[in-house]
Amino acid sequence: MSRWQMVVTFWVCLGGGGLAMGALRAQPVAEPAHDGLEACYIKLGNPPHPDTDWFDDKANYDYILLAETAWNTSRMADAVDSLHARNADLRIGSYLNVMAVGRWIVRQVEAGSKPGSWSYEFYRAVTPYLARTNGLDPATGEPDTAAIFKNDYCVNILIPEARAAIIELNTRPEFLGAVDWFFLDFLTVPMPDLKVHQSDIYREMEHGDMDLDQDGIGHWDDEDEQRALHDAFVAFVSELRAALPPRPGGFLLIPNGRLCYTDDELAALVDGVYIEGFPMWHFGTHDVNFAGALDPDRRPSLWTLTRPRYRNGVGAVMIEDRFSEGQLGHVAALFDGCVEAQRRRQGPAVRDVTRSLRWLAAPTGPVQKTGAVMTRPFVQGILQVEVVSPSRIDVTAERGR
Ligand SMILES: [Ca+2]
Repeated sequence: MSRWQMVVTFWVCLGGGGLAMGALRAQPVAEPAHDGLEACYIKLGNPPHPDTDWFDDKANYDYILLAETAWNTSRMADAVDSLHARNADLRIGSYLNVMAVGRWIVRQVEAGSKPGSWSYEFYRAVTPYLARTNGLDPATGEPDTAAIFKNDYCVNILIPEARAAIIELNTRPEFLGAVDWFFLDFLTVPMPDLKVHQSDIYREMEHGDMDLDQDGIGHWDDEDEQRALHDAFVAFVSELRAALPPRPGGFLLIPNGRLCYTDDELAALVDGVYIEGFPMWHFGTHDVNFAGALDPDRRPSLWTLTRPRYRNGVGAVMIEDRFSEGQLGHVAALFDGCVEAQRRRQGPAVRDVTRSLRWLAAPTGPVQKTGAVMTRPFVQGILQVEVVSPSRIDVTAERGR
């Protein structure tokens, strides 16, 4: 409980007479409505079974992301309305797969997903533009389809008509509904070579290497193709932006993927970044690496990602809390615009951890780093994050200056 909460509670316990209530209104609020300490809830996979408890709980986040297949049912469109009715400031996002068609969508269509449903329409829109490899499918003698991530098919967004089909579908009013941001998954150049990094599944699934420009040179040996993919991502984001409807505060585009962490041309077109599995993969090693992610001298790090580089300056830099027990709320509070994101179901609700820091009120200065210790002053106290080892941090928030 914060000091102001205690004051309010004490006065209310006094009996709430006219004098006390008048004085109460003159006091600072216990928890500022918006002080930069924000949390995001990620709900992918199957749509939830929304009930009153689900709405009440999730409406307390600042951002929420729903699976695109939520639009297959009118019930989820109702859920968006229910969430907004509880929290008009809640920013509800929809997942947008920029260059793959997931196997769950293929399965849904094969199982009889109805014409007019989002899954059916997406499948129909992108199947003419599936990416090919530089190998042949022994069954057809044609270039094989390129696979990515467990039987997802890759969509060749080097083809302008492919980008246009994805954008047209996702911005149809009946599917876009009342959402006000897109999670763009995922923008990375070169694409990860899953045949190298992961299991034999991928070697068995496709013949040859992905070959987006069909020049016979595989994606990972083809610098021209990689440059073309970068340019296609930039074009996709620009073309999507032009097709979006107006929203109060602007329609947000928040991409996932490594390209967004280092490419300032792309960053200037979007409204932040999502960092999946923070702090793995992108900060000097493939392992959990707080030391790299919090090193001001390396790029990317939270220092470079949270500087003004987005369409409107500082963007929403969402760090997915997968490896700590809610400690990322403290890390996020060090940097303007940084948002703790919760994807896993277990563990503490990051929203509760984030909100437990709101007694700090507004920051009064930027983060400072001395050795392995970072501190940031706030009106009511000081926040500290210490990198104890590359994989471990200690966090504290103390009252007073
Ligand atoms: Ca090629």
